[in-house]
Amino acid sequence: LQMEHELRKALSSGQLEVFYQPRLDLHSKRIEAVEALVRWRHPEHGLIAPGQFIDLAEETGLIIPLGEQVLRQACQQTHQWRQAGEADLRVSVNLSVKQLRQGNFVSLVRQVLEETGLAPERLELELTESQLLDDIDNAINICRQLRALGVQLAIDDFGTGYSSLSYLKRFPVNYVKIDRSFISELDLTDEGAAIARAIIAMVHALGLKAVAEGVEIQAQMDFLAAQGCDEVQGYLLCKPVEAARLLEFIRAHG
Ligand code: G
Ligand code: G
Ligand code: MN
Ligand code: NA
Repeated sequence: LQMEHELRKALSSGQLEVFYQPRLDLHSKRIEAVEALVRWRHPEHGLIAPGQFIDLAEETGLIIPLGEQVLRQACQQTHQWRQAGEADLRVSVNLSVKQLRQGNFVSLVRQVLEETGLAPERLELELTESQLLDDIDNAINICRQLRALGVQLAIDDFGTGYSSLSYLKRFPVNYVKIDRSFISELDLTDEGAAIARAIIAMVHALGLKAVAEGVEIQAQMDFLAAQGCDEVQGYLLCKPVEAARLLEFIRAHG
């Protein structure tokens, strides 16, 4: 209860901050996208990771105003980088299925894009497999409307749910983000490599792009590049950092 009260206060007093983690395009060798990841800058406890408050936000429904703040901040920042000629990026924002179930989510996205000036194709929305499967027809319907706006969609944590070809085909998504548990197994076992290779092939067979998460060592990146994986994200490149640090990283790495 105390924590819920604190989180409400955080929402109303601007304590939530968006960090960014770069995504390297393995074809162009450039940072073409960043993932927006929320942090709570608490006045006494310092920086708090989302693992500590996202579940509470989900349970209390606070994920709806929280998600809206993150979406607005991420779109605003990304557009501002482009306007200033500092970086030309796509930004991916994590969604909760509760946000999708809000009656007016598609209009909210349209409104945020208009307000911030960000081009729709510069916004990507990430949903996890399990959340999409929860209410499949509604999810497909809303995903279609978001795609019609020009927004890109990604399935996050792929491989941790049913991971079936048939449902992947039904969702109008652009990107599949391979869960980091598969990437960490890559160099350990032949089986790990076979699974990663199979997921990339499946994603490509459907005409979608594969993104590997949690890339921590060069050998993983080399393997993924050899398999034609489209993008990588992980500590090897950069951890999630605040906006100013992200810009420094982009300046140094292109
Ligand atoms: O940044 P970090 O690795 O600590 O994130 C932990 C988890 O919190 C991840 O699963 C991530 O998807 C989730 N998360 C981070 N930011 C957001 C957000 O803005 N909205 C939602 N719904 N989840 C988020
Ligand atoms: O569930 P989602 O994919 O949105 O989670 C992203 C989370 O993964 C972020 O909290 C981020 O801090 C974390 N993360 C990003 N890169 C790495 C990595 O290379 N290794 C590990 N273990 N976690 C990572
Ligand atoms: Mn994510
Ligand atoms: Na993920």
